[in-house]
Amino acid sequence: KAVKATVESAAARAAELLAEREAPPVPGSPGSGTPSLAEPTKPRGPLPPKPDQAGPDRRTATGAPTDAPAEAVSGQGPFLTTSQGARLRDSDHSLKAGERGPTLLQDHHLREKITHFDHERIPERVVHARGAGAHGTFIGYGNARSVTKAGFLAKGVETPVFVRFSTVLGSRGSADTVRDTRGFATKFYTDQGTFDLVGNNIPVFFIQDGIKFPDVIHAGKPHPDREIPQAQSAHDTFWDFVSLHTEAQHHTLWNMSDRGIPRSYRTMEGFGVHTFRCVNSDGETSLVKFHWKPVLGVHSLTWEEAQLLAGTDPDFHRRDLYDAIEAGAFPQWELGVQVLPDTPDELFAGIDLLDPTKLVPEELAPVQAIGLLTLTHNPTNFFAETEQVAYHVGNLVPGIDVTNDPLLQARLFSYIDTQLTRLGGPNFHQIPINRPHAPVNDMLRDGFHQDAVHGGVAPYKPNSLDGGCPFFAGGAKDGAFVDIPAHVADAVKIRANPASYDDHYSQARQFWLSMTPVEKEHIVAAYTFELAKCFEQSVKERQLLALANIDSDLCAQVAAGLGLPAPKPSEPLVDLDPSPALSQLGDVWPTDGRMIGIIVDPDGDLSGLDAVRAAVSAAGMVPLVVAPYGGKLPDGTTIQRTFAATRSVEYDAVLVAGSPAPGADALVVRDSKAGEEGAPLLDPRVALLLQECFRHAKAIGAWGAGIDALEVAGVAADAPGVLGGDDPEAVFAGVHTALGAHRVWERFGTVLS
Ligand code: HDD
Repeated sequence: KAVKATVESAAARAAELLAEREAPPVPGSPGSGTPSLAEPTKPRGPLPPKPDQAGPDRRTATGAPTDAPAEAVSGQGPFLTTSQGARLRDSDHSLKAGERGPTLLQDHHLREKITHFDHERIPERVVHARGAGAHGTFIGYGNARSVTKAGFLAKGVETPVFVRFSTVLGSRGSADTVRDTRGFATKFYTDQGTFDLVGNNIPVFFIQDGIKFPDVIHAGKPHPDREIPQAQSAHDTFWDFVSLHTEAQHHTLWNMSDRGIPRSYRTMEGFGVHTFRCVNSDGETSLVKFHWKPVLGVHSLTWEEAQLLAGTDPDFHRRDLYDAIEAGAFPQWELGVQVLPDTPDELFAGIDLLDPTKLVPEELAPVQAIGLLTLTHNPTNFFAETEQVAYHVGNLVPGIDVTNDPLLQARLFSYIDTQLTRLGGPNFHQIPINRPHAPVNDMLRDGFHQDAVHGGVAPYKPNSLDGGCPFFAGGAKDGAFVDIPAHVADAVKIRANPASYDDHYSQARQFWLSMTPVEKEHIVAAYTFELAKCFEQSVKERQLLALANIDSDLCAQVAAGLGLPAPKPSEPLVDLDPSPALSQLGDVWPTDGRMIGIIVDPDGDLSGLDAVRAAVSAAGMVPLVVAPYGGKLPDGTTIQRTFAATRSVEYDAVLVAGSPAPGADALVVRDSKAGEEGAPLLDPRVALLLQECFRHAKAIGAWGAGIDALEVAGVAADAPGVLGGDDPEAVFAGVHTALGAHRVWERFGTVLS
């Protein structure tokens, strides 16, 4: 029901957006169809504000609401002004002493414009600098009541959210598709205050104690001398650290698996990583691990695709998220919980729940869905929203509390501290994207960038001068956040971990043993690639020893790739039961929002093209017509991609439409040297595209003489996932079915289970 309601409200919103777009365009403005060299002079209406951000604070300096129209306040009014609101008649020429004279210091507008520009950049995040965000809604299913009293999880409650996805290591302008962990941070603007779930797409972390965070990040970031490589773990300092600090091995194994190169943010799982302590309204507590399960399934790129994309479209994930939302293919995740008993030892099935390098296999504690997240709106302004959003693991609501996980404890300090520098002072919670939706009556005052005009004279407690206001909530009955009383042992002050934290390999081995053969192949290839990029022999040898402690097969294969001997394990191997839930393969998933390239020869037979495009759209996917030149096909169909400006990595599957007409030189060219009988040659860009799609195990379809194009490209028409036939719609139906499994690994004789 909740899904239906979301989809209906999403559809209504899409219709609204469409209606807005249909307003007649201003001549000369983009899309008006009347090109003009002159700047348009008639303003267009402003875009509607995002649901959780009704534009900038509209109060005047005295706190009174302003009479100015919304568009004037939000910078979309008709006249260009100074920052003080004075209308400008020129912003193209500085004020000079004569046409050829020097610029005058008195040109306040020049100085205001340049000064502001000079300070436009703020420091990027020290980690997770590269990211993309979106607005959406979370709807609770209401079944979490026995676990937590958190109001936003109650049945049918709709909570606005802002989600930011990110890579960890790269700087703000780095490529999206690098091999790395991905951040998955969600801000729930609940009625009881803001709740931030600041997670990753990998359920375990590199380190067990937050005090090691600067170490692992310094090791992963570029080398301090030459500042290379950017956004990569394939270098000496990273492998130096993780091979010495072996608690990182479990996380690095996930990084080397296909999880390190997601196909899309939409096809990533998310994890809260730590164990949280939840309390219900009867005061009963449980230990809880949070999961995000993507409705589209978990899918990855191939490593070759990821590398090609880093060059051809470094914004691939950002673009994919934006385009999917624009197209109405709203990304969705179910929030799930693993609920574990709150026992004094904080262990479950022998797993230490305070150790963030360990997970709880789903086979031992199922993930129970408790709500649905749908992303429905792109940011209006990247800087204002995605760049300035500030998450904090300490932003909690009644019903959810932290545990003593030493990684989480350090995070509780770090997040507010980092914003002081990044966002320039202590008032970043007043930036629109960070403003809670619950009423705020704090006694925090002044400071850089104070945006509020606080009334009253007594920002202290107790007070009588402001009538004692604001009052304390009388405990849980008034919805107060009450720290869950948790037992703290009668302990000795100590810098040490519990003995259970010494097990660095058993779950890494379990992950490896849970992989299908094709996933194992990818892991071996990833380690071989990364270690081959290391220079120091000792680093490679030490990492091979760590691999030997995970699995001797894994170690032997990587060692063979590096041309080094495989060492013997230095610790006994522990065999835990494999957890099939850790594998990404084996299921069939919805294909909404996937990209289908349709290669056409404009001079060829275009029959069937319309029907296939309609079928692709009807299946919720995006048909992209690819041709040798831009513009329109002879039958009026719009061409979206040209051979010169596309690459196979844009598409989840490709179709080769119709036949090249005899003598046409678009898709097929004749080899002049071969004479009249010469074999047909395909445009090399099309040949490459088809070969790459084949190599990347993508579904390929062709009809009519399109099948000949496959043959010329060397793509075996009878290989699994290569579908040929006379009926274009039947060909597409076959491709669609194959795409449900994401890739056709059987093509290479790979065993899937
Ligand atoms: Fe962190 C950002 C996730 C451990 C210190 N972290 C940051 C972001 C995510 C995570 C998703 C980006 C938020 C955004 O999009 O703005 N971090 C994690 C996870 C961790 C983790 C899942 C382990 C389970 N982090 C961690 C530790 C520390 C930090 C142990 C420090 C002791 N993280 C930070 C930070 C950042 C940050 C330096 C940089 C920018 C920011 O906070 O806002 O404070």
